[in-house]
Amino acid sequence: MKLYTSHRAPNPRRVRWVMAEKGIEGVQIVEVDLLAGEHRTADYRAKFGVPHVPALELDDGTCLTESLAICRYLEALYPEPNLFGRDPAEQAMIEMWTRRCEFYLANPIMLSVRHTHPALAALEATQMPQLADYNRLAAEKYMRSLDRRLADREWIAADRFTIADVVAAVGLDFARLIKYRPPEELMNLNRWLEAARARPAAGAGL
Ligand SMILES: N[C@@H](CCC(=O)N[C@@H](CS)C(=O)NCC(=O)O)C(=O)O
Repeated sequence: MKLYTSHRAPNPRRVRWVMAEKGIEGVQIVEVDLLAGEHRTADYRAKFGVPHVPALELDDGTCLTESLAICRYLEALYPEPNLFGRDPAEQAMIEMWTRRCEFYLANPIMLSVRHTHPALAALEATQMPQLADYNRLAAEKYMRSLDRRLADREWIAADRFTIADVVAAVGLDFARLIKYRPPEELMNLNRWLEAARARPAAGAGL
């Protein structure tokens, strides 16, 4: 298998983190330079259909994109440690929290960074400071909700670390590029974030 990825980009980092949690080795890493536009070439688009990383090319030539689809594929191949749920109810619960973390936290915070950091102007037709502010505020609203969720629990979706924690932590970590920190008063969220960052697998893809 070949994983097309980009150093420090958040969506590929989800895959790298999952691979590290599961101890997956032997995947060839292909580094794609986003700022140089390597993902926008005709060849890249023809191969993967979208100008995005991550992308996973299987040994039979099948190409997968979408970080969470790739993570699910890896979970099916390498079931332990389990990150997506062991039974229908747990799978649904983890999916629910993963979607919430992606839609209401990771996506808005990533947009906020992309519309703020000067180096990322290369990826946007126009950087819009108002869009950055709007999305940061939207993400902070959800951070307050997550802070309440984490008041009496260690991890977001289950009694163990799951893919929901990966999605939320990677989203928040990306904002370090613009020196953003979650509000200090969100003590449960900040405690959880430190615990996620302290996992040995957290450094993969950084
Ligand atoms: N929903 C996709 C998003 C993929 C995505 O937007 N990746 C970013 C890097 S984190 C990218 O390739 N950006 C290139 C660009 O915006 O030109 C996923 O989860 O894989």
